[in-house]
Amino acid sequence: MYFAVITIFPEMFAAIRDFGITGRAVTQQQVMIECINPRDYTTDNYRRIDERPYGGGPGMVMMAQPLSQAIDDAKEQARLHGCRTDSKHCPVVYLSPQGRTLSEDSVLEMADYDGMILLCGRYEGIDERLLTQYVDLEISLGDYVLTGGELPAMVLMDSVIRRLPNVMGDDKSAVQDSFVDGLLDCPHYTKPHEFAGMAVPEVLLSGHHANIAKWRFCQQVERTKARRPDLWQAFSPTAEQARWLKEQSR
Ligand code: 21W
Repeated sequence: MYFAVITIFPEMFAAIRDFGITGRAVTQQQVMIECINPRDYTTDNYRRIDERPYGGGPGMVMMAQPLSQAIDDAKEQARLHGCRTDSKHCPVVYLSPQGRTLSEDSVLEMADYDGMILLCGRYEGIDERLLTQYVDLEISLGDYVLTGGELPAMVLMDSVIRRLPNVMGDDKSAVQDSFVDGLLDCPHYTKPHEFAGMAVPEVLLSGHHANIAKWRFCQQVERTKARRPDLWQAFSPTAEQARWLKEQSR
């Protein structure tokens, strides 16, 4: 999958390109991440990308012209990397507080794209005419205030990359994770047997795989009821889970 990121802070993207599972996906060429700096498309001597807002008020607004040329170049790069560049296969996504909140369902849909062009805003935002002309999707991370779209772009890429085929290797947790089956995760334990006076739950040492699976599911249920009643309300169990729930309520 191809990602072009339009950003005035390309160095930030080392965080996703050079480390961990996402870094490995880049090395193995399952993912390509290219940063395009709108400052490289300015025409004035000061390389200005922002100006004061028409109508007055605080803060600065990113100008349309450098961004439009950066996006045109990103589309050309996407095409050279084999992407179909229409909005269905390689959308231009603006990370913005006005967008629809990112969800695991939308992440899974995005993992089917050929590529994505991610537009990161700074300052108060971007000239509306650029957004009208170029942006296909607008996505937020939630209702809290950040200083720009770069961290949200990396969050989006991280969540999409881990849903690509073969990226998680032998790790089955990509499919059977919290939210994916609609419940929070169960607690985990590893060596040693005792830490800070606390032992590992007996059942996990029993080697009885059916009991362990049931115990873990019940832990998931208790935690979800307590911490995320909204998820519990929406949860629909499999046949086996329904049986476990019945056994538990007796
Ligand atoms: C935050 C720019 C707030 C402008 C209301 C009226 C991208 C983000 C961002 C940013 C303002 C995301 C105002 C969650 C985020 C992002 C920078 C507007 C003044 N408010 N998801 N006027 N939160 N944020 N501030 O901040 O670019 S996705």
